Amino acid sequence: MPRILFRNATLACVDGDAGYGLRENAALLVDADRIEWLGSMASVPAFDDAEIVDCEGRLLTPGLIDCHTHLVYAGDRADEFEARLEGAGYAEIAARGGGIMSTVRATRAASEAELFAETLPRVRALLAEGVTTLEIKSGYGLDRDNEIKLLRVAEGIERELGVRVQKTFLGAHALPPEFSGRADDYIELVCQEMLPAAVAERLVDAVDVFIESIAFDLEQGRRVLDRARELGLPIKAHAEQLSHLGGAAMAAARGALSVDHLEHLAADEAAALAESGSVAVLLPGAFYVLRETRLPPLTALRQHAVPIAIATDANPGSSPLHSLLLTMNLACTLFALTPAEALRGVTINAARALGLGDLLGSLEVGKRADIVLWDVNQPAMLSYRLGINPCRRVLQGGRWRDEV
Ligand code: DI6
Ligand code: FE
Repeated sequence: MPRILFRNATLACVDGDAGYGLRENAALLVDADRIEWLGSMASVPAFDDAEIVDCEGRLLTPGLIDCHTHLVYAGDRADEFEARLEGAGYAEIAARGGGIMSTVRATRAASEAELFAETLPRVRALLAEGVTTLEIKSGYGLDRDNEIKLLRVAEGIERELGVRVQKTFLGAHALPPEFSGRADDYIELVCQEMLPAAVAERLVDAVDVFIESIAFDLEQGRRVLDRARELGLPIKAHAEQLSHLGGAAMAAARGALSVDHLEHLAADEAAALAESGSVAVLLPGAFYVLRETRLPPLTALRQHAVPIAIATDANPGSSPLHSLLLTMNLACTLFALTPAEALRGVTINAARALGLGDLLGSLEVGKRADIVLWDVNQPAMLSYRLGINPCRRVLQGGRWRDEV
């Protein structure tokens, strides 16, 4: 692979503890799949053999990372969107067998090839905006073979599209109808059969659980996460989205990589997240689509310096959102993140939420050369504008994406 030298660039390195890590009139050298050198234009060595890219002042950022998605599923839930706007509640629709369960029925009926074909345009929409790493959860299969089918599709996305995919097992996403009234038995199946089978197929990078009034209680969540830790896997939790059950503190106490949603997190729980190093993943798309009003405790998260990531939560029900740039704008507009926090939320802190903070997420020597060249000259533009995609070129692992 030839070396690539970006000249006359505005770098948003996101390499320090806060802010953009902005370097204007800068240059950056990529060698193979790594960042080899970066510095001011005044100090660039010759690098004779390198391909030269004159950025003309344009912005370079790390490749964007969508650290929380449910992209693999069949069908859609447009009918529920209509029903909600005619007055039905999200939890009420779930209670009558719609919601997640309606997607489970469609997903179980779909073949792996059909699921792959349905997932592809959703992933392509993310990639068009400079996403180089994304997380995909299972959770619409809810039995051993169907959960494995979803994770295989996620693996296929990585193989076919060259984007990095982190696969998260979310077998405890909802209670399947065949276990109605027997949630503890289902959790036993998740722990003893479904999760170990998916691990045996090498399809699990992390384990997640939905701790919520419409899903699993705190004790059931604990059992899943403890089993995951027994198997040596990193853990995460969907917690405090619609109500407060204490899932975030429980998961943080077990060393969770991230706890996600958090609108109902109590301000005094932020300290526990800071202590465990868990990333707070905020999901403004679900907040927006469900027309929620309770805000995550941002002041407390900032006070305790909890790393904050943001993600699409792309799913057919609560967040049919396939734009990480729009997610950045929603995080700023709805949750009052600063544009710098939003950029950190889809780069370095998203990498940390996936346990990849040492490898990805910032422009630093030694990190992987996942880099986006944008048709803007300052980073706030990424959060500020809606509906324009300024992504010009993407380098994925040191290769131009259009050549992958
Ligand atoms: N939280 C969410 O936002 C999604 N799952 C979850 O645990 C919603 C999934 C859906 O409605 O299909
Ligand atoms: Fe989710």
